[in-house]
Amino acid sequence: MTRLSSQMLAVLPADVIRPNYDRSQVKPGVVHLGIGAFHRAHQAVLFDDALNAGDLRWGITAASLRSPAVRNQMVPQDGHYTMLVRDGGSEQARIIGAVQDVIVAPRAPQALIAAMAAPDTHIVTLTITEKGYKLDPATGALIEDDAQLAADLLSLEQPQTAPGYIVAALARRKAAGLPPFTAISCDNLPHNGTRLRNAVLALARRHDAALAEWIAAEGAFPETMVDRIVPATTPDDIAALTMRLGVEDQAMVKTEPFIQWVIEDDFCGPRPDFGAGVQITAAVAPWEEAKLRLLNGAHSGIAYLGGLAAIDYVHDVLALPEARIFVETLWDEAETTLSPPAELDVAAYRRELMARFDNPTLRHRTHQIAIDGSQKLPQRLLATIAARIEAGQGIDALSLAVAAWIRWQVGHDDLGNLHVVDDPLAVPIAAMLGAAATTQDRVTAILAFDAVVPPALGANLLFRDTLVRWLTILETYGARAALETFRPN
Ligand code: CS2
Repeated sequence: MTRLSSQMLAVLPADVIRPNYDRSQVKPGVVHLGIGAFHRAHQAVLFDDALNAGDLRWGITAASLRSPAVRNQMVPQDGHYTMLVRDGGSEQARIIGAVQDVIVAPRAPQALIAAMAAPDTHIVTLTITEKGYKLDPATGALIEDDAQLAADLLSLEQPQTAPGYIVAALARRKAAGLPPFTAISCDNLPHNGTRLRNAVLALARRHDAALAEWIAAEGAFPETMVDRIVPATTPDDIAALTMRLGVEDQAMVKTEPFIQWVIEDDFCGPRPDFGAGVQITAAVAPWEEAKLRLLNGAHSGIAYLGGLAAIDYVHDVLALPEARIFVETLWDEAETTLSPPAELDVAAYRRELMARFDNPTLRHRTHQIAIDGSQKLPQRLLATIAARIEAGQGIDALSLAVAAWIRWQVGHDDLGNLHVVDDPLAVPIAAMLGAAATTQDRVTAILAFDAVVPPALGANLLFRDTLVRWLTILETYGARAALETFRPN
C-alpha cells in the first residue's frame, strides 16, 4: 500500500486539512524528546498552528529515546501524519507537517546532541513519561542507583537519559557561545519544570560546576500543564484511515477536540506567538493541580476499577450509573483541596471532563491508563488524600481508587483474565505483596513503601482503615461490588 508522504498530499480527499506553509522554508526551532502519540496530538499540533500562521521558525526535530518504531513509521512519510479528531459521530482529519526529522537517540546520540545545540533551536520539549525523569515519585529526589542515570553521572559521551541529553547539549551551546534553549517538560508531573530543572542541575553539577551555574542563571524550565486525551492507535484505526485517505498512514494519532497547554511565562529565548489552545501565565500550579487531581485522579480510579471489572473502555465504565457517582464523589473530595485559578469554573470543568470521558468514539482503554501507577498515584490521588486528612475530611472515594490500584497488582481481573502490571516498580511491589498473608498485611506493606507513599501519609490510621475496608471488598466481592456502594438509594 502506498504510504502518506509529501508527494501524496495532493491526492488526498478534499476534506482533509493540509499544511498551508512551504515546508522547504521551515527552520528546525524545536527539538522534542520522546515522540509518542501524545506529542503528535498535542505540542506538534500547536507548533504546526504557528507554521500555518506564517511563523516558519518552529519545525520539529523529534527523538525517540529508545526504539526505532516511530522513526520507521514517520520517516518514510517525510514526517507527515494524520491527526484524527473524534467527537461522537463526527471525525475531522488534518495532516500535520511540523515534524521534519526523527532521530533514534541510542543509534545516533551525537546527531541528537547536535540538533539540540544548533543555533536555530530555541525550545526543547519533553514527553518522556513520569518515570523518564529518574526522580523518586514520592520525594522528587534523583534516583542515583538507576542504571541509566548512573551511566550519565559517569559520562555524557552517549547520554542514556533525557536530563543527560539536555546537559550534554547545553554544555555544547555554552562552549559555542550560544544561549541555552528553553526546556519544557510536558509530562503530568507536579511542578514538572522545577523537577526537570532539578534533575538537569543535579547532573550538570556532577560534571561541571560552572556549567551548572550557567544553566541555573541563563536557562529556563517553565512549568506547564498539558491536557489532551490521546488513546493509543490500533491496527483497526490505521486500516479505517487507509480506506478514507487512499494511502496508508502508520503514524496517525486519534484524539478529542479538547486541547490545552498552560505554560509559565519563563522563556530564555524566542517562542511562537501561540494561538488557540495555549495560555501563557505567571502561575501554572493551580491549573496543574486541578487537572492532575480531577482529570487524572478520576482517570486512574476508572482505569483500575474498570480494568478489574473487565471493562475495556473509559466510556463503558461510565455507562454504569454507580461509576458516575463514584467519579463525582471523588471530585467532591478532590475539589476541596484545590485553589483553582480565577478563570477556572470548577463546576463547568467537571461537567466538561465527564463529557470528555463519555466520548464514545475515542475508545480509550482502561489498561492504557493503568500503566505506571506507582509513578502517577502520588500526584493524582495521594497528595489529595493527604490534604483531605490534614483538613479533617473524609477520603472514601479517593481511597477506593488507591485500593483498586493495590488490587490491580495481583495481575488478573475479577473474571480471572490475566494482565501484565506495566510499571517500573512492579517487581518490588509484587514481592512485597507476595510476602503479605492477609489484606491488612498487604495494606501495611504498601503504606510502608516510601518510594510511592510519603511516610506521614503511610502512618495515618484513617487511611489505613479505609484502604483495608475497600481492599477487603475488592478481594472478596470485586470491583463491581465496590462501585455498587455508590449507587443512589
Ligand atoms: C491518562 C492521561 O494515561 C493516563 O494516565 O490519565 O494520559 C490523560 O489522558 C491525559 O493526561 C489527558 O490530558
